[in-house]
Amino acid sequence: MDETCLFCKIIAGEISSDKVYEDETVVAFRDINPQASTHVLVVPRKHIPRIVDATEDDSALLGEVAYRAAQIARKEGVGDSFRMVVNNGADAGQSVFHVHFHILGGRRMGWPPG
Ligand code: DGP
Repeated sequence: MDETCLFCKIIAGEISSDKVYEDETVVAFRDINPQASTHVLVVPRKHIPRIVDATEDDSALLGEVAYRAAQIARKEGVGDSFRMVVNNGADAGQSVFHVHFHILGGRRMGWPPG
């Protein structure tokens, strides 16, 4: 755990959140500022600041987070149409530096993303 990391504090329960899933590796909770009717953040418990910081040893973990994110989308009722987004770096829109997969669903998505 990184003591300065917001998502580490959410994972540890030190900051409250609307959790929709958790297991020994992955935690998922609703985004505080939803950009669609379904907007869930799926995170590994392990603190990895950006996806580019992951090592080869993390590859299975990231696969598990992505798999779990898709299952959560299905459980949320948006399994047939959702977007999975990972922002990497401030210029790409990353504001919390603990890897997270956004699951957005329940509305039509534009392309390319802004
Ligand atoms: P990103 O910009 O890709 O780093 O996404 C970070 C997301 O985290 C953003 O959509 C808003 C969300 N967020 C920020 N602070 C909190 C919080 O305290 N609780 C919850 N549930 N979500 C948060």
